[in-house]
Amino acid sequence: MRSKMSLLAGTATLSLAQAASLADVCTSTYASSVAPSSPLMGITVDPSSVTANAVYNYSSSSTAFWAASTFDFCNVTLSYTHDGLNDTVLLEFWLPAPADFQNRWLSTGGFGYAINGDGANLPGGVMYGAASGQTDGGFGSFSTEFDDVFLLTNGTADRQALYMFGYQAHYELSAVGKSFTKNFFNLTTSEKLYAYYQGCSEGGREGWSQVQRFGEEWDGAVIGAPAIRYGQQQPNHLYPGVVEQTMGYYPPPCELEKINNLTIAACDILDGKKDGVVSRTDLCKLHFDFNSTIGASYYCPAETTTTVLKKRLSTSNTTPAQNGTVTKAGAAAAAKMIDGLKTLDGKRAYIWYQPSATYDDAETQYNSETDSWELDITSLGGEWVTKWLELVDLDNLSNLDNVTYDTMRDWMELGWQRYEDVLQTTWPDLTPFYSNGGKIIHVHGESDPSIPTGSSVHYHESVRQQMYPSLSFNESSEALNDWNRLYLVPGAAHCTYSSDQPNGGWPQTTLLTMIDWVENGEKPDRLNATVQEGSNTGQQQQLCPWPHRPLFVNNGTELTCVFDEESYETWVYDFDAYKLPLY
Ligand SMILES: *[C@@H]1O[C@H](CO)[C@@H](O)[C@H](O)[C@H]1NC(C)=O
Ligand SMILES: *[C@@H]1O[C@H](CO)[C@@H](O)[C@H](O)[C@H]1NC(C)=O
Ligand SMILES: *[C@@H]1O[C@H](CO)[C@@H](O)[C@H](O)[C@H]1NC(C)=O
Ligand SMILES: *[C@@H]1O[C@H](CO)[C@@H](O)[C@H](O)[C@H]1NC(C)=O
Ligand SMILES: *[C@@H]1O[C@H](CO)[C@@H](O)[C@H](O)[C@H]1NC(C)=O
Ligand SMILES: *[C@@H]1O[C@H](CO)[C@@H](O)[C@H](O)[C@H]1NC(C)=O
Ligand SMILES: *[C@@H]1O[C@H](CO)[C@@H](O)[C@H](O)[C@H]1NC(C)=O
Ligand SMILES: *[C@@H]1O[C@H](CO)[C@@H](O)[C@H](O)[C@H]1NC(C)=O
Ligand SMILES: *[C@@H]1O[C@H](CO)[C@@H](O)[C@H](O)[C@H]1NC(C)=O
Ligand SMILES: *[C@@H]1O[C@H](CO)[C@@H](O)[C@H](O)[C@H]1NC(C)=O
Ligand SMILES: *[C@@H]1O[C@H](CO)[C@@H](O)[C@H](O)[C@H]1NC(C)=O
Ligand SMILES: *[C@@H]1O[C@H](CO)[C@@H](O)[C@H](O)[C@H]1NC(C)=O
Ligand SMILES: [Ca+2]
Repeated sequence: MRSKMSLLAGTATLSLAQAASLADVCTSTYASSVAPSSPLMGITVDPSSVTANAVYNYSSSSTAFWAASTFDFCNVTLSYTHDGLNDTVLLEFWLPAPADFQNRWLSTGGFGYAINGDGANLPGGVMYGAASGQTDGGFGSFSTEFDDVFLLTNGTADRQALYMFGYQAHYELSAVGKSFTKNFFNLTTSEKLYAYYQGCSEGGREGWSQVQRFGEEWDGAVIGAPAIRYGQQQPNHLYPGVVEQTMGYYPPPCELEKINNLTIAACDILDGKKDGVVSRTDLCKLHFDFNSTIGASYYCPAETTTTVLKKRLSTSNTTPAQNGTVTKAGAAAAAKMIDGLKTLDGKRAYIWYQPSATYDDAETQYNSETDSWELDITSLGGEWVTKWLELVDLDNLSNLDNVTYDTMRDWMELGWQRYEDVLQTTWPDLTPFYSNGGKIIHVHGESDPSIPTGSSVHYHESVRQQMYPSLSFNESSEALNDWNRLYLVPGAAHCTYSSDQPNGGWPQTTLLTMIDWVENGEKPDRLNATVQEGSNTGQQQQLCPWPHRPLFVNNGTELTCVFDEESYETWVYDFDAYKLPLY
């Protein structure tokens, strides 16, 4: 029998019967005996595939998303097949020791083009008494990424892999995982197994893919900086390269770094508190003039940097010492990038990162033969064009010849249309999820340099408008915040805190906050973010729920959450480069 303890309420209900130990139940025989044979129509679990091993005193170090923790668990893997396809999909579950189990399930997602974190995301649930799971999507192994299997050959896509990545694999993971967990811990049919999701970036997109389609599946989703609006999001990485090529100016990386340092320095105080954190990038957008950086001198020493683009793909760059002054062209390029993609006739096709976000996608490369800086195509964007738009099995574009702002817009519309029902992931009507009582905490770094912060705001606002068309702005915002809350994280980068604004932090106990909301009805107001580096490490910062924005008063000592129309308008976009609405 199982014992239940509520960490949150501090009350304990211990069952009278002797609880099974981890060693008792963590065997392949027992795990195989509780594996469901067909929890969904069309899939069959292979009982002979089940493996189980107990892991004791596992230490998970601290990450942006959770504090360090040590726990025991049962590591189970199993595979299933799609009837009629004879394929193999691998799942991995980490189940808490019976005494620590708290009737919770957690699905975890991936990053980049990976559908899982290769084990790295599983601790996030076990530490809170949740059985946690990941899927390999049927791609061959937990470390095989979607981009390695998407093309069967030039011109031929693997549509099964595409739909598995898009949403189906996660649906199946939760169906098999929840059924397995109930059987493993002997839950009766009337006992509730709370179902949670946690993921960031691609993992955030995977979370929305479930919330949008399978409303009954989840009680709560913690979603970070989701890679939604895929058709626009992926080619958007190429936008700075097109700006540089169009302007005929390839800024040395140090120049853009200096421009950004000056942006942060100038905009820091606009939020009312001088702490090195730009908590109001919207005010920065309204008031910062990039031309004010012209003439500032910069210096960066020679160095060799390795940029990890995704698992197993990194680039190494050796750059000479850079010593110069910010040019008119450099300031103009930065301003153009921040403005976001517009067609040649001035219509908005997409958006860019907020001022204060680093210019990673704009990075040029040094050519020692010509002693000059050149275009460096980011393969996240390049590979999207080669594999998903051109269906050619190449990891990168070789050049941006003849690529204009209009080409970028056309690429975005092509990807949107072709993958609308599988990767776009912006379905704005969440009625089934809401009706089932589901809760969402959505977070996004305000200085994210990889997925525009405005992307999350735009989707959130689309949901508000679609679900509450007859309510006023205030009424609909309040109604939405009752179950779906968006928090922008000041100073934070992509799914983590940023060393450029170390006093910012990242919310580190969000899943716990979600559990408290779902299981105890404790609706969060401000969300805690934890400073995780620098001299204020450990400090708690409070985040304001959208559409309220932080504003410090009393000389920076007191945080208020305010609504400011002019700031709000900077987050509202009319994507008039397309005839259809872009949610
Ligand atoms: C786990 O750690 C605890 C406390 O340090 C110790 O008592 C226990 O023996 C350890 N268990 C195993 C299996 O190593
Ligand atoms: C979990 O089990 C799989 C399959 O046996 C194994 O590859 C993996 O290393 C195990 N993980 C841990 C943490 O024991
Ligand atoms: C299914 O795949 C397995 C291994 O890949 C193979 O041995 C078996 O013959 C296949 N079965 C059918 C019905 O195709
Ligand atoms: C696919 O197309 C690319 C680009 O044309 C080419 O380099 C590659 O060899 C082709 N692959 C196959 C298997 O034909
Ligand atoms: C579930 O019940 C079976 C049969 O009574 C028992 O062997 C097993 O230990 C129980 N599982 C747990 C996790 O308590
Ligand atoms: C930008 O600021 C950081 C400190 O936040 C510093 O390490 C870096 O050298 C500065 N870069 C330039 C180009 O001044
Ligand atoms: C910045 O300077 C450029 C000329 O270098 C000018 O075209 C542009 O309008 C200026 N921007 C602002 C905001 O004043
Ligand atoms: C950068 O260049 C300026 C002007 O040429 C020079 O005075 C300065 O010493 C240089 N700085 C470094 C760190 O090389
Ligand atoms: C992509 O290809 C371009 C052109 O060959 C090259 O400049 C760039 O470094 C490549 N990027 C990556 C990440 O491989
Ligand atoms: C770019 O356009 C020119 C003029 O239309 C054409 O000659 C050239 O082949 C094009 N280059 C590429 C790479 O498409
Ligand atoms: C948030 O931080 C405050 C202050 O550090 C603390 O009192 C509170 O318990 C935290 N809330 C949650 C939900 O962790
Ligand atoms: C405002 O805060 C700054 C920084 O903490 C401090 O130096 C200054 O004295 C304060 N001003 C007043 C009027 O309290
Ligand atoms: Ca500040």
